Amino acid sequence: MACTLEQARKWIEEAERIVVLTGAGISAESGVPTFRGTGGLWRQYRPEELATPEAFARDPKLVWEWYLWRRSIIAKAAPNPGHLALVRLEARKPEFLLITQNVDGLHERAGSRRLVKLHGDIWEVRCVQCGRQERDERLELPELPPRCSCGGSLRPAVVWFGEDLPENAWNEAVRAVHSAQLLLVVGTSAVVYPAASLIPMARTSGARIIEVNLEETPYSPAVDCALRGRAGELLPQLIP
Ligand code: BV8
Ligand code: ZN
Repeated sequence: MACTLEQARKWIEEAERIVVLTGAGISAESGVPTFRGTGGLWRQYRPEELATPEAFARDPKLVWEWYLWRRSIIAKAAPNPGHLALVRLEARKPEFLLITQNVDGLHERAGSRRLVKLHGDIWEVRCVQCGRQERDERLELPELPPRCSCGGSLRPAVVWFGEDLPENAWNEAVRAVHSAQLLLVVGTSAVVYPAASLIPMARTSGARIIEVNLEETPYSPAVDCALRGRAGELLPQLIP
């Protein structure tokens, strides 16, 4: 349902318990390609073909080349006014949680702290052998795949298709959505599950839902307020 910016701003002001769900669209104005938009392709591959355990088992070098390409873009990117508006919102609300599907780390760099990362972090790696996980901010690697001290291969510590989400992150997100008065959905095509199921979950819990997106999504007809536009422009108006 369409509504005015003024109406949405009022609902945000009034709500005390707010949950935000973001997707790749909030980082688009920072220059980070989205998954399903035009810039989302890399060479001739689609994300669904590379972001899988099978792709990594088959060709770890190719998968790492894709992640290194993305790291090189993200390293040059800066948080945009959309990220910063969410930091302001966090400071104003007694109960607030930012749930992101993004792995780019731009929410943390903007200053968000009450944050849950459903799909992991491109700046972390995990050993497929011993399971050790650590921060790794390198833009170049000595060999692909990089090696753990135990000799095992290191993979990006992100959630691939067919893999379970980190349990504590998912549980914290579900808990917050169940008690939210307002869900703000920003820059996600809402086609990847179970993340997208947080939207109908919020509805069942009686929360109001505001969607900020350039385009229509499968949940646009079900939200209370669908605002069409760029997150970097709309969020600072919604959260002055
Ligand atoms: C799971 C991390 C349980 C990696 C990602 C068959 C077998 C197994 C599973 C499935 C299956 N069929 C379906 C599934 C479930 C599957 C799924 O949902 N598939 C989809 C494609 C149908 N999900 C999973 O596999 C999940 N795990 O289900 O585990 C299980 C286990 C075993 C077996 C069965 C089930 C794991 C999903 C996580 C995958 N990892 N990323 C990486 O980043 O490399 S997903 C990837 O998509 C990113 O995380 C991304 O965040 C996410 C969602 O995409 P969006 O963020 O929405 O980005 P997108 O480009 O799509 O859209 C951008 C939006 O922004 C657009 O709407 C655009 O209009 C808008 N926009 C653009 N610019 C702006 C803007 N809006 C505002 N302002 C702008 N400037
Ligand atoms: Zn190891």
